Amino acid sequence: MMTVTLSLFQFVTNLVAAVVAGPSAHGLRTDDLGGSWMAVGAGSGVVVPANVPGSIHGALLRAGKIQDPYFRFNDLHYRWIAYDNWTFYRNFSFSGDVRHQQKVVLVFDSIDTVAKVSLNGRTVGHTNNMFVAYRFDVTHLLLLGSNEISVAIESAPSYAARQNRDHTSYSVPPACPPHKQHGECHANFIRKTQSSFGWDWAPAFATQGIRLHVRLETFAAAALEQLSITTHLEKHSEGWQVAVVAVFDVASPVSVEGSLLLEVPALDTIGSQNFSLTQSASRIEFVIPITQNDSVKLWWPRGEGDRPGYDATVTFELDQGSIIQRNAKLYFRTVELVQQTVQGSPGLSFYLRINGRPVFLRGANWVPADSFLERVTRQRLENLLQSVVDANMNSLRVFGGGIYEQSIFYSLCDELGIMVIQDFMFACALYPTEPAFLGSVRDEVSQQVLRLSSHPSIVMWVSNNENEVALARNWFDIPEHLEPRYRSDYINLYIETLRNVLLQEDKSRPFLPSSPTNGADSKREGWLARNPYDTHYGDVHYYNYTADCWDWKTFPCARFLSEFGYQSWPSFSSVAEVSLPEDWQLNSSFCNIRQHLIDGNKYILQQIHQNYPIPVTQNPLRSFQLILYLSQVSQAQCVKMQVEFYRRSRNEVKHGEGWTMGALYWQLNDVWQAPSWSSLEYSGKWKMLHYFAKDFFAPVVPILFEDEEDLMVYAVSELNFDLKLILKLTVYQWDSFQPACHLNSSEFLLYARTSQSVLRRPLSTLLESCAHCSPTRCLLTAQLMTSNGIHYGQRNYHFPVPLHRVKGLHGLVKVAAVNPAGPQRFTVVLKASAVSPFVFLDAGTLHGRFEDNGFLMVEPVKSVIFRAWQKTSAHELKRKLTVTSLCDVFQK
Ligand code: BMA
Repeated sequence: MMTVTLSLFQFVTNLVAAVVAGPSAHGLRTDDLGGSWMAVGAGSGVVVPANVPGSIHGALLRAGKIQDPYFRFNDLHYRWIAYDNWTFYRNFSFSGDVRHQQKVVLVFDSIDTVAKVSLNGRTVGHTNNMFVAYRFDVTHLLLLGSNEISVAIESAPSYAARQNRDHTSYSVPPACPPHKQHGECHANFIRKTQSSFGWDWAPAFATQGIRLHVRLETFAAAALEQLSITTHLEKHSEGWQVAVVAVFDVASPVSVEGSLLLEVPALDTIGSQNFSLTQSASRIEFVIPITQNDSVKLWWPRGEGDRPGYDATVTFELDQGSIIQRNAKLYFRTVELVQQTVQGSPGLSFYLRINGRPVFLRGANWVPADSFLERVTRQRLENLLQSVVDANMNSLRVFGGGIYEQSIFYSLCDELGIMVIQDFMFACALYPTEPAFLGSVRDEVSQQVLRLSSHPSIVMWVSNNENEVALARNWFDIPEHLEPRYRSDYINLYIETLRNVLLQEDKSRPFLPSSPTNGADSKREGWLARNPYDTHYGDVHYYNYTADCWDWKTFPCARFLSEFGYQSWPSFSSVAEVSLPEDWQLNSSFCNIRQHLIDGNKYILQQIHQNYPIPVTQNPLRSFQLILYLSQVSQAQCVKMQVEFYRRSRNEVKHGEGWTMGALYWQLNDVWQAPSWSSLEYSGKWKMLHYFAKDFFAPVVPILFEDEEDLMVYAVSELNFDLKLILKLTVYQWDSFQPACHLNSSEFLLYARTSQSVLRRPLSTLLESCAHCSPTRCLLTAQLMTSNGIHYGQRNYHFPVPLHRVKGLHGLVKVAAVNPAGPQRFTVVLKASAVSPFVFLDAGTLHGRFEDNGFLMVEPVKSVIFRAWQKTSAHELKRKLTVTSLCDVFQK
């Protein structure tokens, strides 16, 4: 039987002869091609149904061809998947009324990564950048009726290796990650999530797949490709404006006339403009003034004010009769990066001013929430981002070794008031600068910036993670005579390419050439500072796993800390989920292989040894569980010490350093169940650090520390109003709930947005005068409150000596009762026999969150609310609940 197939183009021309074309009411017809596809491995011959959007690993898992990829050593066992070349394919039927259309475009929002795309056996195009959306004209290839589409993806590590091999003129290091990361090589040669080749917190799952939506767009005149709507405060007139940038795909061979209408009803604003599009001039840019400027209410970060959004509609009416309409939310805010001289200090300040107000950034660094990105649902993002604000953070940095997140991530940040420092996706490496690579980066930057620029939450763009410092400190052992080449490549990529495109697309936000960087001073040095870690300029990253983190003098006092941190292990239930009993020892091969930081487990133990007792039990399982617990205690306390140091340095200059205006620890979240710097586990469960963060990032905090022989207490406020407070200092002996003494300060004024010293006393005299206390027998707590007893911030504490040296520490904590307290809420009643530090509740596999955790118990009874994220009962919670405090470490 002979089959007759007509291409759409033929079909349209044939019909045009017979039918008089009328204006189409709809500008665009969209056919979603997502859903059920198939995938076949060229080498393995494995054929599986595959979801689009989705990854090949996801498809294999669903088909039962592989086990949980995170289980035990599966990240190593499943390397064959990334080395095979997988073709995704499906048939689809194309029909419908296409009489008046001229063009059909096949659109991929993201393919992971290097692929050849074919339709009905004919190649329609190639892709090699996962951060770029691709559009292929398929007008002449699409059939009415059945069509076959295929996306033949090449192994990412194989492609990267080939690109590296072909780059013969000089090497572009690093070749491979450190062996301990069990990673793949040459991630810098492929525009793909850099951490998918392995990182010190990530497994190497170099996925393949159709990452985001795929669809056909059929249209007559023009389709809207990209739209960005941003608001700006016009400096001279002090009036707000809305800038609209629209990029079209123009089908019509002759120019398309049209008009744009922008409506912001709540601000009485209606603006219209005429435009003309051609295939070569398909981008339009308009600025429309806001009519009711006085009514504009500003977007503020968390803790600074509200975040009203204004509904806006943009309508493009094309003369051919098609109408394209988009709804948007408009927010109004300004952001400036202030780099000015600081009195009493060399260098420049470095802080963000939002709506004219300096804001201290309290936050953490964000990494991809999963190796398999299709698993990152809106619900998971909501949970993680809610945890951010519930821990009193106001900011995140999206790390350059991950991805430009999905739009919903930024919409949630807009709503929650989370300021986002957004890296471009380059990290810890040098990169090639061949014209094709740079061309792809240009597309990437332009598309991502247009996609994201309407989000007020994004407050700063950063070119890359640590690549300025990689050159300055010669991480990759580049011989001196070759340095100029790499330096000029750096300028070429980040400044002449990336920055230039960025400035075309978005001038409204500060740009940092790297992180860490000296900012303005790096620019003065030709964009590459000799010492990007200079504490007098820009931002700093700082890691030190061997120094005693209880000694604040070891921390660099920089203007802004965008990374610092310590590792811990996830909770036992998370480890157990991906391991077997034989793995439950810190020196098991599982624990060694999961740990991607060289000497990571050794550093964790060293940190524990410096300040805590170590488990004495002979029971190996108990000992392992206590080590996991101690790793979290140690991490939480280390980060607390460091953040407190930065918060109290916010407006102080000492020895020319200080004026710190940001502390974002490394790292917020986890990509899998493994030891890492995170405060949230892969499941979203809070580690002890996250509970600590809620306290140490609280808007108002008392901070205790020792300087020379003195006990110092600072009060720090990020509130926008002054407070009249008193400081209540209490001294306890470890073996008693009865305070050894109280000391109430007189009332003082804590000014808005300041850090102030409120007490300085020689510690030994203070303790001695307090029931003859000594540093080994006593601890101190501090609480800020108004004279009528309203508390500001949590009770904070200070331990004068490391906890393995204290005497009288024997308080044991038990769960006395678990009672229902409303839907999915339970009250856990705890009883302690004496003062107990680091009391930690763990509901095991029962997901949820405690209202308070990791606390110091200075009372015999305490009730804590648990909110379950799933349906459960008091009985089940009681069964799964464990409570651990430091004294458990002494138990045989
Ligand atoms: C920083 C980050 C990451 C890394 C982390 C911990 O330098 O930029 O590359 O995971 O340190 O080592």
